[in-house]
Amino acid sequence: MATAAPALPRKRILLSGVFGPFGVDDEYGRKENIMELFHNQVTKAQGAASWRYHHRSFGLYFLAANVDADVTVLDFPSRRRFARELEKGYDVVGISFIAPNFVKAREMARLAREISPEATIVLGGHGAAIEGLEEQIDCDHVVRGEGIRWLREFLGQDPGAPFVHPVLPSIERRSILGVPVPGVGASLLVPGLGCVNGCRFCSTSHFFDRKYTAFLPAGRDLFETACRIADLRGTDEFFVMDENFLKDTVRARELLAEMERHGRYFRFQLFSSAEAITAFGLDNLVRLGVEFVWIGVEAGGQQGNYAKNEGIDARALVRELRSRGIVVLASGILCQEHHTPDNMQQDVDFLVGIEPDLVQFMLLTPMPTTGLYREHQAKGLLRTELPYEEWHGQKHLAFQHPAFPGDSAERWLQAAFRKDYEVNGSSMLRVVETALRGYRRLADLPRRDACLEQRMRELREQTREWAALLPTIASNAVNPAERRRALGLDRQVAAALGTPSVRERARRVGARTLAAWWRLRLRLFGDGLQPSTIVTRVRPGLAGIASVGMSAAEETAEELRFAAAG
Ligand code: B12
Ligand code: SF4
Repeated sequence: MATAAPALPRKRILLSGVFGPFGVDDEYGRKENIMELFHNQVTKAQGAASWRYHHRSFGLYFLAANVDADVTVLDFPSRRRFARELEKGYDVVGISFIAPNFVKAREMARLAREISPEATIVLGGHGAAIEGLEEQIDCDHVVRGEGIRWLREFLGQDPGAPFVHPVLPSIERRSILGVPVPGVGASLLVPGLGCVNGCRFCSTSHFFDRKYTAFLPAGRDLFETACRIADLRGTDEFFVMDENFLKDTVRARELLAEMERHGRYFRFQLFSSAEAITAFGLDNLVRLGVEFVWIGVEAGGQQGNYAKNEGIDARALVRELRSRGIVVLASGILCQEHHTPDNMQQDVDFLVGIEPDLVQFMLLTPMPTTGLYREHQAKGLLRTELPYEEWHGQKHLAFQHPAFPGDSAERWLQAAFRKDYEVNGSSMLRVVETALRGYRRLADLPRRDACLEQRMRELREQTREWAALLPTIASNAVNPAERRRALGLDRQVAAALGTPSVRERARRVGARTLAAWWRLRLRLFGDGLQPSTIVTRVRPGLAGIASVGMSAAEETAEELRFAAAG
């Protein structure tokens, strides 16, 4: 009688993000590489009013949730903490990094070879796009593009096994003006990777071969995943990490239909291109529960712009979205090839003048693998002498541009962010304006179905909650114009929603006290914030089960686990 083959031991895998500290000038990094989306490249000039959040290295959790192995995810470790983890002995060490963290990834691979010589070292994430990486970092595999399929194949598992979406918060430690944002915060939803548009500068489109890899291909998949995550985390709000979510209009419509059929209404924060937004329809966005959208406006005119913006009046689009209560982040690209000190101000003024809630300015950067990189490489324009730590688009140009020598690109960036702040006020002020506009628009409708009733209630709540910051915004205003706008808006909110209750008034006092403390903290200790180390262990027997990482203080290295059926 044949005996069953002994089960192969489960692989022990360590998946790690790069080590901190982040956003400091040291031998491994630069002060511009802040581990915060908004403070890094959006609200950075807004002083105490800058939005402060951390985002995890999401890709690691997606890999962990989709393989049958004992996986430990280490997010935001220190170098020492990473080394200590390696001492536990792993079969595979996976390092996720982006190009500006090249030196950190190299040091981590070195440590892995030294401390755990038996381990297979795998490099992945956008940094893997760096040409000739295999010769520059001592590793066993470099994974370019989607990683789940690769890791499953590498482990001898079915690459086409059902996809498991991990249950994760989209952000950690949220505060604005030193005031913690209440509630559990939006959950993360990743419907898929990549974008088919292939704009020549775009890393994410090119890294995934200008194709879209859908994790959740149908509206129904999205709806069911959203229900599961919302039930577990206790919030109906989602940050949708998909480069161009509305590009698949059919799927977005299916999702809306599912929500309406079940009477279950989620709220979404999205990235989408202008053509995709327009094709989906602005009123549909309201029904879908879109509360925030990031749009690549890129430039004011035709020059330096892309097909996705053709025939679209960005100013009107932003106005219409905001009037529907949808917060808009518009991003623009500075120091493009056609820019000179004589014409670039027009693009800065355009971005500021369309009055979005938030503006990102980024320097044109030919990141490895993009069409732009290849073009500049062919023309011999790449600044190959510039270390990768500087390839982040917030200080130096990574290509030769005769019109912007020395530190002029950085000075332009700083002036652009400052101008947006001075002209448009703090983003938080604009966001309260947007919420009130959206609420009024819905409240003024002669008829509302169940979906729009729900959206109106949400906007009313949002306006009320965020308006508590208006007195603090007024006292922290960048100039008298912002102060007047904040006080005027507060009166408008009171007229629309009634005067604040005793509880709300108490919150307002609390907010002002916290903001005063925050300003003092910034003055005395600077504005650096480091994310806490997060350790997530996916244990034996939990294959196919989503893990929910919990924060662990670095020094106590406490490891909390919380698993949920996938
Ligand atoms: C969230 C995010 C952040 C977070 C950081 C989160 C973190 N803890 O690292 C914040 C907001 C702080 C941030 C900051 C910055 N970021 Co960022 N960020 C993103 C963003 C929007 C999403 C990444 C994500 O989670 N995607 C979803 C997951 C599921 O996909 P994924 O990460 O690609 O993972 C998949 C594969 O890549 C692969 N994979 C990933 N890791 C690994 C590891 C292994 C071992 C394997 C096998 C596979 C693998 O498998 C995964 C599943 O398929 C991307 C843009 C984008 N849409 O991807 C930019 C992006 C990654 N960021 C980028 C940059 C440049 C920066 C900044 C320098 C700021 C800036 N100027 O843009 C700073 C640097 C911060 C720092 N000190 O490191 C670039 C990277 C460019 C490049 N070619 O390297 C991107 C692509 C945006 C862009 N400009 O085009 N960022
Ligand atoms: S539309 Fe946006 S996500 Fe798509 S390729 Fe262009 S810049 Fe990238």
